[in-house]
Amino acid sequence: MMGGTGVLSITTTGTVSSTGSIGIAATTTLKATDSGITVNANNVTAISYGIFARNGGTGAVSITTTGDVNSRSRIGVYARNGSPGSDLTVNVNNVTANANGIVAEHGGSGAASITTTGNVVGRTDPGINATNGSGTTDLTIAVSSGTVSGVTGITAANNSSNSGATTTITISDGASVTGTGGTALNLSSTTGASGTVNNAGSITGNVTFAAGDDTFNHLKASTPVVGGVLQIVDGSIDFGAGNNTFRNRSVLEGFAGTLPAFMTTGTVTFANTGEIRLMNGTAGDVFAISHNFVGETGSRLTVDVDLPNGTADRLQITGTVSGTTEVTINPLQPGIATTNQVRIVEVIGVAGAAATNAFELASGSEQIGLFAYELDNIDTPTGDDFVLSRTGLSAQAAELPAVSGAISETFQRNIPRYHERLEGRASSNNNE
Ligand SMILES: [Ca+2]
Ligand SMILES: [Ca+2]
Repeated sequence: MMGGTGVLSITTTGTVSSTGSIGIAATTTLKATDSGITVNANNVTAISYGIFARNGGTGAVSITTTGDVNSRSRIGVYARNGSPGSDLTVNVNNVTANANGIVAEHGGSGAASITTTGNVVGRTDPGINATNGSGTTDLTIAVSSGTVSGVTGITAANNSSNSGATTTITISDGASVTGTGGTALNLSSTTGASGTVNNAGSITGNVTFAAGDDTFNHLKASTPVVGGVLQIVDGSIDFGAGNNTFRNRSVLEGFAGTLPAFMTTGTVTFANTGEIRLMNGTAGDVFAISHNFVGETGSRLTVDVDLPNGTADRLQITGTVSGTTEVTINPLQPGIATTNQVRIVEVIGVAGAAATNAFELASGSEQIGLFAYELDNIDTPTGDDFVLSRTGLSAQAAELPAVSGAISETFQRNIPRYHERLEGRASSNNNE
């Protein structure tokens, strides 16, 4: 502890091993210092607190540890910034504690940032427990590598009264968060701050958002299907109230997957700026989304199509559709001439409400081999179908007179026929 004015700065490079309650203690009052607390440490072991930092004055709190921090009974790293303070920053490597790995209580006027690169373990409490008070701004937690685990993996409460204050939790590729008690991430706010989770790693346990407008960005390279249900996280996502967004920014493999199961509360828009991949060499996969769908820049759908057999993978959306999604087709019997048509996308909502360009063939799928393809938007009694057909020969085939002569008569426009089939379907449903 230290009097006077300036930064209270503690630097240790070896191992601090305390048989007492606290390994490294740094506390200030408003009178004692005006410039905050900086701690740089390597290994620290203690009974109650590995590092205990409490700033009562102005300035920032900054704690960096590069080695192993251990607390036998309580908290590995405790950081508190009072209301005169500005920012709070914690960067740690490995932290093991009986209760919380990290507790950050930020009452200052700026942002809080916590970054972990090693394994942070809380045994009986959350691995990270971070709270922003009313005068603060953003709360950012980055699990850059390694693991954060606890009864709840991460508890992040942003109670900022500043409009626009956000909570962001980012889990990088290869990193993970585990909640041994069932909840991996708990984002809360008494003031409506919005929350964002960016997940390129793995999440074991549920994710719970608050009442603000929240976003879950799916950044994983692929997602397995277990028991016919997509595993976005190994648990469920509860978006709470507000206008919420699930955004696929990577690849969602949706073989026989259904997406609604994990979004049970609140208004959730499914935004796609990555790939919904049904293409796996087998036609007939159905991917069902029971939310409004937005095709954002880069939105792609890839499907297997077996036109001669009249089968295809299908994206089914119960809700509104906006934006544009490029559809790439994988023809399974590309050499057989057929006038069959197959439904690729089924939108269930308001008859004919989807825009014609909501789903468009990717440029590489307009002509494949000998044939040219077309994706038509057909109004249905309950929405829209996007239907694939062959329109004739490709430019490549047209250059081959023998092929052209043999096949060209096969193709006609078949939209009227599709309407007839649709009406037949409706009337047979009515007869049931
Ligand atoms: Ca929400
Ligand atoms: Ca498929």
